[in-house]
Amino acid sequence: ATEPQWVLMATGRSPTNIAVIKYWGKRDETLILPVNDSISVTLDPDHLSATTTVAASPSFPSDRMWLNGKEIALSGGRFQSCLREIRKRARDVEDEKKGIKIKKEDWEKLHVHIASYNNFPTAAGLASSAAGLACLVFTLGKLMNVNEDYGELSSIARQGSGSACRSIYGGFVKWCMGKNDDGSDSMAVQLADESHWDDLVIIIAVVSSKQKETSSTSGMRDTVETSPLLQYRAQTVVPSRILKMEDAIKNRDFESFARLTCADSNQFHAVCLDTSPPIFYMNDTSHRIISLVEKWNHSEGTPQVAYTFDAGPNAVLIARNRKTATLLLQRLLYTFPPQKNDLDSYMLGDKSILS
Ligand code: 2P0
Repeated sequence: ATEPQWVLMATGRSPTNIAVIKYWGKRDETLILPVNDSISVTLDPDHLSATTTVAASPSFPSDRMWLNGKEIALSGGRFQSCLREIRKRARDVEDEKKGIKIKKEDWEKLHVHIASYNNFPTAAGLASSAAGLACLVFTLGKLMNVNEDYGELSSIARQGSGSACRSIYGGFVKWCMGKNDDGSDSMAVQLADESHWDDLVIIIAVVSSKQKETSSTSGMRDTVETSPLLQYRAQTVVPSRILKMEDAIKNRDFESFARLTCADSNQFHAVCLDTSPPIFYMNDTSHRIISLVEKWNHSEGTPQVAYTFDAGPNAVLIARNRKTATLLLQRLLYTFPPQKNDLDSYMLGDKSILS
């Protein structure tokens, strides 16, 4: 007689995060250990997030994964690392209603199916891997009843994608690079929760939703191998910026926050340009957005808006409050009038501004 089959499922959602002090460059490619600390803001999960459902069943012959409805190979190593680390920590699970009893050693033999959706463009430089891998680790942990704290989970998510370790927490988050060779102290800590500085409004101007040409992983590898500027950035510039940024966040000092954020975005892109062959993530529209913000901030005498760009041309704009955000939207729409059928190219961090 065949055994009765069952499926156990868990679903989770994780937002993406935007770095204000950037991670760029690894000292260990396999463990994903960075060359410097970084600091980010985690977005509100209603807007840019990944939703993942994981299922385990004795009827699954292998581990499989679908991203936005399309099956992807799990053999890449990174998903496997996360899966392996969570499996190691799996505990007994009992679901009386369904009559399911799983012993912790059973998890070694049970295969999983993973389905993940992003509610925003994948791999367009909007940190889709951060949301996706954080969500995967979190949801697998839920399914397998793991009991680790968030620091430990962030360290596992880091092995899926560096920036993912920061999406385990909401609010303002620091990824401490750590000193150990085994990565045991390279994990995220929360600097302040989401309510700490809720005047800030984040607006994401999607300049292009096309997939980027140079992946972050290969781009930062080339930078580590060829950019003399990266050493200076990682050893001399970032450590003092991290301290200043922590203070700015603690004191809700928008002026310092904005100056540091813009300067660090610009240095990250300078390091990309210093790579051989050079990497161009921003385009003319990105440069025009920078000029618009710089001129405005200069004319006000004190910064109103901070900009930051990741591995793509899209602008992340952080306004000091809702009033400034409304003015910013007006200026953006005036300078870049939406084309017909193009209104969705303005994805807002705070939708209510439009209504
Ligand atoms: C960041 N970025 O701090 C920086 C700024 C892009 C620019 O983290 O190889 O996708 O998976 O560790 O995390 C993008 O890098 O790269 C990134 P991997 P990841 O957000």
